[in-house]
Amino acid sequence: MASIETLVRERILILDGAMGTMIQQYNLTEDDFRGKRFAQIPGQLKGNNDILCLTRPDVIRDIHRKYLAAGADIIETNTFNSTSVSMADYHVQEYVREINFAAVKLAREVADEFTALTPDKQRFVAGSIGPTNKTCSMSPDVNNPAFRALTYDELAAAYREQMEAMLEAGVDALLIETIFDTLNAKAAIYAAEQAMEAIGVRVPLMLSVTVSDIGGRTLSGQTLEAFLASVQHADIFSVGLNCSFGARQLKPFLEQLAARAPYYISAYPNAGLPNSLGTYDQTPAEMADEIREYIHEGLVNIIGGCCGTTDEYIAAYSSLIVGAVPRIPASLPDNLWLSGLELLEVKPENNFINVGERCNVAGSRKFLRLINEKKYDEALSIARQQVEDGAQIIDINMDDGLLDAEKEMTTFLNLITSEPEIARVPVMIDSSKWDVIVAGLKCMQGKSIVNSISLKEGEEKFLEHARTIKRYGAAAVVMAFDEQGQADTYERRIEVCERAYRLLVDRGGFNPQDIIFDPNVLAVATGMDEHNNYAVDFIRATGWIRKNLPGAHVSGGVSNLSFSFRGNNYIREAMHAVFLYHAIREGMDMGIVNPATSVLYTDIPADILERIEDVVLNRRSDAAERLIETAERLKAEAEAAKNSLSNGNSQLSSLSSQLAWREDTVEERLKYALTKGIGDYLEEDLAEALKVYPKAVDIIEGPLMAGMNHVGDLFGAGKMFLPQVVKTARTMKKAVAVLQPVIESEKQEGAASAGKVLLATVKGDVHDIGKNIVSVVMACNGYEIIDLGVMVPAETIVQRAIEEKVNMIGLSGLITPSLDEMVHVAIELEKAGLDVPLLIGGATTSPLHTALKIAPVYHAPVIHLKDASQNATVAARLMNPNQKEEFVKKLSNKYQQLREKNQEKQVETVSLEEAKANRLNLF
Ligand code: THG
Repeated sequence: MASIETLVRERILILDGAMGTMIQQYNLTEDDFRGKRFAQIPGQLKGNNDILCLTRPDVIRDIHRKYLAAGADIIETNTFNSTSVSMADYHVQEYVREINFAAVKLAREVADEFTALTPDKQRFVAGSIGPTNKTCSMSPDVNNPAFRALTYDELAAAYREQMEAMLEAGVDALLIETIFDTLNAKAAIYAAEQAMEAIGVRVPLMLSVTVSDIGGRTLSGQTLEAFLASVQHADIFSVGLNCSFGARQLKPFLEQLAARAPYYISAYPNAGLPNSLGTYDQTPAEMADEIREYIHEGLVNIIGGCCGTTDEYIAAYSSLIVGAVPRIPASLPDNLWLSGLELLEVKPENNFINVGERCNVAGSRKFLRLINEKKYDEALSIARQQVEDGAQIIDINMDDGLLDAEKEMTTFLNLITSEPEIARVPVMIDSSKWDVIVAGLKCMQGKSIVNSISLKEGEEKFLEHARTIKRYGAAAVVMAFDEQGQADTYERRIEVCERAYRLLVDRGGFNPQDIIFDPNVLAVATGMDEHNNYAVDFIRATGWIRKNLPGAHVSGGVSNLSFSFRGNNYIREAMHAVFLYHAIREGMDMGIVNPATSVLYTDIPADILERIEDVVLNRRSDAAERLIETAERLKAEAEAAKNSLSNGNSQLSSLSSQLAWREDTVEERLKYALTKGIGDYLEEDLAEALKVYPKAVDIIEGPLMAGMNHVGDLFGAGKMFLPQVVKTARTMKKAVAVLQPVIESEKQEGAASAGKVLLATVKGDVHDIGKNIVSVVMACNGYEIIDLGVMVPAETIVQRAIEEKVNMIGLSGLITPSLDEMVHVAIELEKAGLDVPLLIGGATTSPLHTALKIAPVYHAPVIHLKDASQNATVAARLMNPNQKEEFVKKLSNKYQQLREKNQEKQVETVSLEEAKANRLNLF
């Protein structure tokens, strides 16, 4: 019997198409989904496709058969949402094991049936594992960016339950698909390893990413290259792209991925781009034409279809693969790969990677104070400043006796993740406490560095830690420590490093590139003779390691070197420059440093350089004394200079260093602050704006909304990605909070509320940034807001609307299924006899969908809003008896026209920009 692994080398394999699109064709009812078995489960089950494995196995079997008949080599189980995390929405989480087991059995049976018919063409079953409906890397709460709705451990446990059932039931591969957050995917990979170990079978691991913007990033903001670094630790069979776009638009991203991925490549795009109704209408022949290009250009090994595809699409593939040459995977990288939102490749020609040392409670009094006082915004500024100063990685250390280091590490890393400008770079998780390191690893979607492990507790502990690090997908700093203590001579340093290397590579399964040795940078010129050769021995050991331990890197905590010169920053920095000059020549390719340092080796005056080199290179026995002498002289000179300066006017220099954007008009400054998500100057800028604008609300609707619209435009054009947008939303919120007291005071005493508005993100959807902005804007305009939050069932909306006697209802949603849910809500409103206007907003919603599907099922006005800036005006019209009638009449005319136009055209296709703006416009 052939395996997928042997077959993939011989020819291109065909994966099946979408399950959802096929299920839709059966027009199943709520009763079909429930069957007798789940009659008592509360809420709606329709839409829970996976439950059909238990209640309508005939339908699922039928679909599998259709795909196999169409020529699929691999069929996917109907289990995309079958984890306890996703199934909890439907109150059926306790059936997860059973659903997965049944799903695999169903697919297995039908696949084997087809294999029996044509034994030369074996059919395979891949277990479909979706991303779940929650993300580990992002906060669903705009006000609390450190919050997570789901932890790594919870998710990994849920995945493990799913995968163990699949493996027991006999899947041929595990397919982790529609990856939108790499931390979710890493939890899935972690679970897959555990599940395979527990069940005792190994199957190929397939990964498939979905890109969420036209810049080609995941929803959580990673580039595809960064993603590859994040999953590099796993034993991966194939990687690819699915969903996202149609085949044509997906191609450049597929090329990016294929260029670097040392795995087989899969692609299963949507049937073109969604139209305004959220459906797909490319024909099978059109899609096949585009897939043909993939094949001809040697981009792929596995092809299939996602949203909108059916067996007809898959049937068109068979002829494409005849005689086609399968792709040969890219070769394994021979450099260290790290990642934050972007890839950092440590290449020999990069010379030296600097790691920012300043976010360390033990290494910075200021950082310690900020963490102690929970001033996280300012603490984050330290991280941001380091990245601006050129740090390519940032070291984070929370080890302080009076801090809960595990908690602080988690909080701070979660906060960093929400700051795209910081999260761009990889993180070095620095702690001497193992639990803190593990807690840190569970926060990072990128490939981080653990700082550090060592042999101090013996070989077994060392290997155990190394294996754990590998499971979480990180590189490691290995300190030159062993059971006898810190290695402080040349001989001891190389002895310990060599032993650690052999253990890691031979027994730990570690990639040599992921090993970063730290041969201990220790303080010199301390007055103790036995310290004099520390730097020399470090530098020599560096040379030896780079020559004798292939692949491994060398790093060190450079500032340790100069502890004896605390208080004299110039000498300290000059010492670091000298040390690095010599160590880098021997192959030190990373270092923990203060990235703001300004002293260059070549700028150090000759006399000082000589004295520093005497110390660093241990060239004479009185080197330390002579350098201390120099240091004191320099210090005295500096004091004198400072005194004379402060007598004169020394403010000039600080003025000239002000940021250029601060010179602009107040409108431009506010716009800039919003676009970049900078909250630091809001108070002063808003105070200034309040002098110019008659009312605080005018500032929100004027410059602030202009800023938000600008963000929306940039996002639509692929020039911003989601985490950046989330951050700007947070800044908007902050600005509004600053203005809030003014708005309150401007309100006329005892003025009645402008109206009561009920807001909700519909069931099945967790996105609320847009809704929250609407809430703020409406509140600013005097409306009383009843915000029901996210995932709100129709019944709750109806009930609260009646109880609260609201004047209007606003529904929000970001994902395609929310369109149907909104129709459902409208039907329920109608049934309940309500008469309040319904406002529709959020991504995927469109005027066309509103006109065609929602407005007709509810007799009261249904209004689609393009963005939050429209809400207040529309609401004012609806509340004004003199304007309402005419407004509603115009609107229904417009919708009527849209409907008529649509009848002729059936479905209108939209440009890529429009489709993306529709799908992901968050406002
Ligand atoms: N190896 C590895 N990791 C490390 C070290 C190492 N992590 C911590 C440390 N050593 C590297 N980081 C620092 C950070 C700051 C300082 C030194 C090393 C430092 N701080 C000033 C001081 O103590 O004088 C404090 C200044 C202030 O309070 O602002 O020098 O060797 N793997």
